[in-house]
Formats: sequence, C-alpha cells, structure tokens
Amino acid sequence: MKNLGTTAVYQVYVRSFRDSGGDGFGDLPGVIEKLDYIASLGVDYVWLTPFLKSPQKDNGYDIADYRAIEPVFGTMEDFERLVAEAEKRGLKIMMDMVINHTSTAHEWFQKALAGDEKYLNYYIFRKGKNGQPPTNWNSKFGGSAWEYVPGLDLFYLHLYAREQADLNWDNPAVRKELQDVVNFWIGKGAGGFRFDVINVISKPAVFEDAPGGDGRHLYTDGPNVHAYIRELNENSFGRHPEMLTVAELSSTNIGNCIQYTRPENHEFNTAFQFYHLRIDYTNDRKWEPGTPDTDKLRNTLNEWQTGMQRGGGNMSLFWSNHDQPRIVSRLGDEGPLWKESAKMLATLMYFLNGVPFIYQGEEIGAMNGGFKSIGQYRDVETINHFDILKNEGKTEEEILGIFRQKSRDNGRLPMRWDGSDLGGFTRGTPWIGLGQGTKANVRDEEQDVDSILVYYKRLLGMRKTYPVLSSGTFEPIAIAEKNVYAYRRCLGANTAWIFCNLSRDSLVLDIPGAGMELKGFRAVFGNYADPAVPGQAGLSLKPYEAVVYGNF
Ligand code: TEU
Repeated sequence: MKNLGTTAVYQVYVRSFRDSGGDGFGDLPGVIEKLDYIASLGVDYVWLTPFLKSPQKDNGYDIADYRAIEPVFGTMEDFERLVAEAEKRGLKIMMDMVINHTSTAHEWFQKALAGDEKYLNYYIFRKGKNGQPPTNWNSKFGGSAWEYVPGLDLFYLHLYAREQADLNWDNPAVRKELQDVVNFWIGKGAGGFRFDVINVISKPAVFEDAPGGDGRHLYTDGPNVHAYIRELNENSFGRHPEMLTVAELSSTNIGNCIQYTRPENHEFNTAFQFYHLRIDYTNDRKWEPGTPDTDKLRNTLNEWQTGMQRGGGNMSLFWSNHDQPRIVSRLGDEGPLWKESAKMLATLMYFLNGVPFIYQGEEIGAMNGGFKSIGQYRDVETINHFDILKNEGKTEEEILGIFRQKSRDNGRLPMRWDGSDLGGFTRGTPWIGLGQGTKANVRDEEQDVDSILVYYKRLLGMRKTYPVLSSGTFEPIAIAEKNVYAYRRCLGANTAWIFCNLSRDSLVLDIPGAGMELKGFRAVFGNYADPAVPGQAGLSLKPYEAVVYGNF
C-alpha cells in the first residue's frame, strides 16, 4: 500500500507543457520527452489534464468521447508509450476524469437531442417555468445554468459552460457507463485518477430557486454523493490499491472532505479544497480586485489541517493548478525577492500534512502573464466575464486589471524550458502567448544550485527522508505577528518547527518559550544561507524567510 505522506504528484497541463509536433499545442509525445525532467523532481505520479476527444470549449473539460484521444494531443499508441516510459522511471500516470458532465458533442447528448428517451435520462432535462428556466441558478462560467432546447421544449442543466451538460447520476445506467470508462483507462495502464468537480454529481431531488441564483448549497455534496462514489470505487479503482485517487471538491466543507478521504470509507485517497486560495477574494467574489489576507490564509490552513487530522481524512497540498493565477504573483514578490518568496511559499505549503501536488512551472517560479488586451485571453470563463463585468458597470481598464490578477489563463501559459523567446515550448505559434512575466526557465535553473527548481527537489527529498515531515502530526503555533505562518510536525522523538515570513520586511518573532524549546534543534532547511537564529529577543526572520528547525 502506498504511503500517502511520502507521495508527491506533478500536474501537467498537457496543452502548455511541450509541443513535439510544432502545431503550437503541447501533446503526449511532448510529455514523454520531458519524463526525465519530471522524474528528476522526485515525484511519484504525474496528473495529466484532459487529452480526450473534445471540442475544447473548456480546454478538454468538455469530453465528447471517453475512449478516444483528441488528435491534437496524440494517439492511443502515444498514451501507451507514455505509460511504459513513465514506468521505466518509477512514475505513474494519473488521468483527469471529467464525469460530472460531458460535452454536448458527446454521442449520448446528441441522441438525447434527437429525442431518444434512454439518453434524455442520461442528462438533466426539465420543463421550464412559464417560459423561464426551471430554476434561477447561475452557471459557474456566467449566465443561466439551464439551456433551452426548442425541439424538445425542455431545458438541460449545465453547471459549467453551455457546452458541458451535467450527467444524471441518479440513473444507474449512467453510473455503470462511467465505471466502464474508469475501468477502460485502468486497462490502458492509468495509475490513478483526479476526479473533476466530483462533489456536485448528486443533484437535489427537487429543483428550486436559490438566493441570488447561487445554487451551490443545493447541489454541493448532494444527497447521494458518498453512495455514488463508494459504488464507483467498489466497481473500478478500489480494486487496485496502488492507484492514487484525488477528488476535486468545489465549495465543500471539512466534514464532507473527511468522508471523501478517510480510508475506512472507500471513496478517494485525498482531495483538493480551495478555501486557502480564496484569500484574495473581495466579498467572496473572484472577479474583483483583491489583496491577500494572510490572517485568513493561516486560519484556513490551520482549520483544515487540524480538522482533517482529527477526522482521519487526507488533504492535498497545493498552491496552483490550471484554474489558478500564479502563487508567486499572488502572495510573493515579482521583483527582487522573487526567488526568496517562491521558496518560502513552497516551504510553507509542502511541509504540511497531506499530499503535495506541484503544478508545472511553479517549481521554476512562473508568474502571471500580464496580458494587456482581451484578445490575448483564451479561457471561456475569462472571456465570458468580459461582458458580464462590463454590464456590471466596470470599465475595460478595470476588467483587464482584474484579469491580470485573476484569470485562469495566468496559470496556463506555456512552460519555459529554455531562455529563447518561445521558451523551447514549440517551434510553431503557441496557442496562447508566453506572457511578460519572468523568463525563468528549466535549463537555467537546473544549472543554478540556488534556484527555485533545485530548492523544490531538495524539499521533496526532505519529505521522503524524514518521516516526521511526511507523517508527523500537525500542530499550529500561535503567533501574534500577522505576516508569519508557523507550525510544528511531531513524530515520536522528532519535531520539526516551520517558520515562514510572508512579508517583504524583516521581523522579530516573539515566540513564547520557543527560544528554550528550540534548544537542541538546528536549522535543517530554509531559503537563506544564513538562517534565522533564535536570540534573546526572539527569532529574527529576513524578508520572505522560511526556516525549518529540527532535532533530526
Ligand atoms: O474546475 C472546477 C471548479 O471548481 C471551477 O469552478 C474553478 O473553481 C474555476 O475554474 C475557478 O474559477 C474544474 C476544472 O479544473 C476546470 O478547469 C474546469 O473548467 C471545470 O472543472 C469544469 O470541468
């Protein structure tokens, strides 16, 4: 059985990783080319974002055929070669299972549109209310969550884009189809799965309006969600204990997250929640300019760490993915303290209790794109919000400012493998610009012993070497200083203290008793060559300093 604490995952956004063919899109052969690099990081699994047949309305999260590969990304032979080549390097390939919804181009949906009763029942079709949609719910990407089909005089539900129709999980035939899909990929050699928005699959028995059109409390962690997941587990990946499964949970809570991940429940191994990334939302709204609140960050992480530990659940540790702007732009420094801040953020997150997921580019300190015009964006959510925000009265300049901070495209820019203009990503025209952020690239960082990349490798190595850092208990350390996050991990006689300064200023930490307690400990890891030492006044932390004290 795998040890979750020492497991680490690397996330590849296939279309932006490495283009082997020159058409401007990353592809599976490109991932194969870079497997040595991925293995060099010290990870065990590689999660690939969707590469299945899809009209790409939401970059592959709209699947039209669960058993075919989108030609732009490669062929089935490429996938099989990828699995085999990964295995040679001790890596397993995780697939992204997008099974809350299908593309409207999927054969099932097309048959439903043609009036086939069997397939109408694969989706959520409802009569309207006096010519209006069945409920007032908003889609996550803007506009109504219901789309009218004149030929049927029915509306179908789509929590995401109009081209992503929600499946009817209450129909046993649908659940069986999806089990078969998961088993198909297990048969092809997948070593694990990430399940897209899997906590919204169970819809309420009765559809009703929600205040402000926000129906999340009605369909999140819905009535049968745990039963459906256990059934899926039992009939597919649960038969393969070496597989790693991670649930992507939208707007969940700690109680449910424990249920999804405690081993006794036979659901998933670990899960993504997003509360620690909502710290720069203004009035709970993403599409507003926002300043990160470090108190909120600390409280959220402490609450989740202690809650999951108490309930015997497991949480994934991550700062970024393809839906998030870059963390160094968000919480760190894009200027002279770029390196220090990126390393501090890594230290803060990846010594917590859970499974680290490193998203491509984070390990070299990639930044947001700094796009100046709407024409540079490609993401459906961003593009839809241009008009929505305009209708709310925002100026174009304000909107572009918000996009530079919040758009998902910031995290989707091509990987920079070298210092050339196109970063060694492609020989052709990249599907999206490389952005104006840092020219940080893999080749340079591999040669610099002090780079962010080398620091990430050392950090993941520490987790594997010292059990206290992978499976020790988590204890928050209360500190009055707003911009410091500190915690302890303990296992048997071993303790690690992790101190992180989230600000660009030096500060002295008054940690009651810690001066004494830290006796016999030494700085075992950190982002400065001359790490903070506890003195009379406390612990002096340099700008964005991170230091780990340990008795091992
Ligand atoms: O994202 C799910 C999700 O929760 C989104 O609402 C996310 O919070 C949003 O993108 C942030 O603005 C998953 C995928 O990761 C995403 O790329 C897909 O677009 C989405 O599901 C639909 O499949």
